[in-house]
Amino acid sequence: MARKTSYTAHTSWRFRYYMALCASAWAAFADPPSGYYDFAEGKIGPAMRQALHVIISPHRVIPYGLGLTNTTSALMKLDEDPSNTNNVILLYARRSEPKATFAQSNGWNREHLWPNSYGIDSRPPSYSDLFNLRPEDANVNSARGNKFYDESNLLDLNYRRPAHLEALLASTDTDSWEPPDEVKGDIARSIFYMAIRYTGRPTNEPALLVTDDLVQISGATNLMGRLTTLLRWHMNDPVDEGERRRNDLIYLYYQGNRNPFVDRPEWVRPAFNPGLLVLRDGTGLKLRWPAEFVDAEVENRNLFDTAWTVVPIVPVLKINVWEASITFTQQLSFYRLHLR
Ligand SMILES: [Ca+2]
Repeated sequence: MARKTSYTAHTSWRFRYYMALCASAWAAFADPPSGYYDFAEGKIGPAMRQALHVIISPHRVIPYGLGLTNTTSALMKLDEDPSNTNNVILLYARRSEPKATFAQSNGWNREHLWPNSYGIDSRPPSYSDLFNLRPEDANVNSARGNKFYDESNLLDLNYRRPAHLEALLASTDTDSWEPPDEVKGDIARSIFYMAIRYTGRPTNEPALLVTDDLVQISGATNLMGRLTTLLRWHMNDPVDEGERRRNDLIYLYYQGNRNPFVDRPEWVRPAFNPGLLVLRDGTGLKLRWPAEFVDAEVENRNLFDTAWTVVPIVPVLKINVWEASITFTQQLSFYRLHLR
């Protein structure tokens, strides 16, 4: 999945900045340096999350509001309207809005995707993390409040589409917020980034967790959802050039760290929903599942309506994963992990 590297990692900052100003297509100028993700390669589940955490931490913390370079000036660059550099694009409203209306009551302000009240609590570095911030219409931002992300429930008495008159492509219900389709994947990958970056290590940072246990999400916990929906949004709205550019800019000019799931979208599943990975291995298959699933059995069937049978394998524990190789004979074959 790695994109072509146009410039080497030791290219000077000044030169890269010059290129950024001059090049019309500057999307590929800041791929991750060679080896950036090596520590996470081949891992799954908690081991992969831990490895990615080490890779992207710590980062250069951008002040929330003070100084020349702060989160507002950063968003004016990161989310600038490509067709009008006086404007930013608002995330849910999908509107081009003058940068000059920042902090005005009918203008735009800074939206926290992972709500501030769910574990961030206005504390740096998570409060000012640029991967979690987007420009938003001030009124739409208030309407979203701290609702978690999910598909809206049409049967809910508080179901509304549009969610707000200034966010025509968003919908909402009593407890959740559904953004426009074109940003669903972007949001999912940002939430996954937050759960990787903030793990309670060091101890003055929050441990943020993505969950399907919706009733537990509140200002008293560090939880955010909905995991299953975010996994689906990630699949349905793949990484695009704008998102890669944003990732590159944060890495080069602001925080010095990257969102692994923009660079390696195929790692969302092994990191957050590993289950059983079935990989091609020459003429056979390699099966891999997280080490914490001790005593699990792999089962197989070759048609939809036949019974599942246990695959006779002896898996080998390889630090973080169980692994087994099998011969691949059937054209159509299903595998599942039976947890005991
Ligand atoms: Ca998108």
